[in-house]
This record gives sequence, C-alpha cells and structure tokens, in this order.
Amino acid sequence: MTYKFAKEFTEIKREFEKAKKILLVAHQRPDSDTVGSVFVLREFLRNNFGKKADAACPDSFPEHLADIFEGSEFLSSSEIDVSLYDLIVGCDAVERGFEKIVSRKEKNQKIILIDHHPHLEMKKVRPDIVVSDENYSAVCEILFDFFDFHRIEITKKMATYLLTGILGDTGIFQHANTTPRVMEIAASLMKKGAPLSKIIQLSFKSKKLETLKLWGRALERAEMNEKAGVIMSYITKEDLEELGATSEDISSVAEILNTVSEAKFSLVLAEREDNRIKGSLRSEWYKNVDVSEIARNLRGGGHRLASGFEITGRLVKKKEGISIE
Ligand SMILES: [Mn+2]
Repeated sequence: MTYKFAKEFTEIKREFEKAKKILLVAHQRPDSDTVGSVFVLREFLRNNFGKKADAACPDSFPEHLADIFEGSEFLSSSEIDVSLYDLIVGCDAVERGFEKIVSRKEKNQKIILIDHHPHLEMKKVRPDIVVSDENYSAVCEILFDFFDFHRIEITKKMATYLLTGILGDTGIFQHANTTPRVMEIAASLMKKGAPLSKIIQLSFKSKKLETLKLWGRALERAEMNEKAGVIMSYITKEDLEELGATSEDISSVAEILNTVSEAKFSLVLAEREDNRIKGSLRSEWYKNVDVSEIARNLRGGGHRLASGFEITGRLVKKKEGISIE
C-alpha cells in the first residue's frame, strides 16, 4: 500500500520522539472523531513512548462518550499553561477552537494539525506539519494509516477509540464517505477487539428522554420550503432550558429532517449562549447540493453533505414564521 502522507507520517513520529510534553487539542463541542483521535494519540504516546501527553478542549468531555472512553477528561482551557508543552497537536476541525487554546506559538514549540475538513485555514498560528485531506472519512481513519505506516501495534483500547471516531463521522457507515477502505479498516479494528455493536449502542443509540422531547419539538415545527428545496426547523434557548436538554442533543435533528425525500437539504437553527445562533445543514449525495457552499457564505464550514455556521442574533417567533433579529 502507498501512503499519501508518508513524508508527514515520518516527520510526525520524529516529533513525537523528540517532544517531552505533548498537548493534544480537540475541537469545540467535541464529537466522536475529535475525541477518538485525541485519546488514541494520548494512549499511544503514554504507552509506547512514555511521554507526558494531555488532552485539552474548549468544552467539557461529551457525556454520551463517557462509557467508551472510561473516565477520560479534558483539561479545560483555563487550567493549561500552553507554554509548558513543546509539541501541540490539533485533531479534527481545527478551526473550531484550536486558536482559542493556542493563541500563539512559543519559540521552541512545534505544531501539528491533522484534519479532514476542506479549506483549512489558521489565522494566528503557523503549523509545522499539516496532514489534511477531505477524502478521509475521519481523522481516526488518518491515524489508522499513521499507525499502519509505522507498523505500530494497535491495542484493543486504541482500536475502540479509532472505531468510535470512524463510526461517528460516517454516521455508522451510512454517509457517502464510507469507502471500501473504511470498511476494511473497521474490520481490522474489530479483529483487534473493538466492540462494534457495543460502541454503537453506548455512544449513538442510547438517548435521554430530554433529547427525544427536544427532537419532538423540532420535528413538530419542521416546515418545507418547496421553492428553495429546504426543510427547516429551529430550537430556542427556552426549549433547552424547559426540557433540561443541552446543545449536544440538537445535533441529529438536521439529519432526521434530511430524510424527507422532497427536501434537497435540511437546515436547523439553534440558539446558543451569547446571542449566537448555530445553523446545521445536511444533504445526501443523490440530492446534488453542496451545503458547505451555503455555510461558507455565512463564514461557516464543513463538508459537502454536512456543514454548519454561526451568526449573531436571536430567533423571534412571528405570525409568518420564525425570523432572526
Ligand atoms: Mn472529523
């Protein structure tokens, strides 16, 4: 097998060997892929290289992944002194919060970014090594290649973390990014002991009652705009407060709406703290829409079939529907 990133993989391993203290950074509102990639690297660096490696994130560890990642926690942004680390690795959607944690690079610091989102751009920090390719389904898939390239033994725990990331970003092998290679990797991770059905059950299928109630509200409100081909809904801050739900509970609504066959794509607007509104866009490959274009026009980003953006404002209910003010 040939590896597109053979050069980078070699350089990254060299940096891992040289570094004394390594900081691994996950993105805001962490998902399975960013969590899987950060913790598989932490596991590998601690066990194989005996390194001091810490995981950090602007947000706290996602509750629904707690059983898979047994007791793993993130250092919060306020607890860490970034200058103490000589190597910093950003994993997945690095534009989402990486520069909040790493606002500038120290003299003797190296920065590595591993990502699979298109149009990767850092404004403040200049990375030393970048591995970024949107043809990969997940950063966990890239890391599988990294371990494979270096013939590094993948333990059962590492296999479990990697498979969790891949399952997350492929929507349990349902999205268009599920390639034959993804299935081969998944099979290989299962052979190493990753418990496929247990991961699916624990991290994707078990839902809280509040989550279902929140979905109920959003689905009830869904409206189809035939002209634009979009199916839309929204969630307010009051919904979250009344139902005791969190913004983590919102993420699947756009996907469910997108199953309506007449819709070319779905859009869900959800109010967040600080007068912000988050928009989630979803489509399917056969619908021939690139939702990342819409997201980019609103200074957001993401993939062709799954993107998001954030705008300032509040959702206001009016007779003719919802509007942003
Ligand atoms: Mn990802």
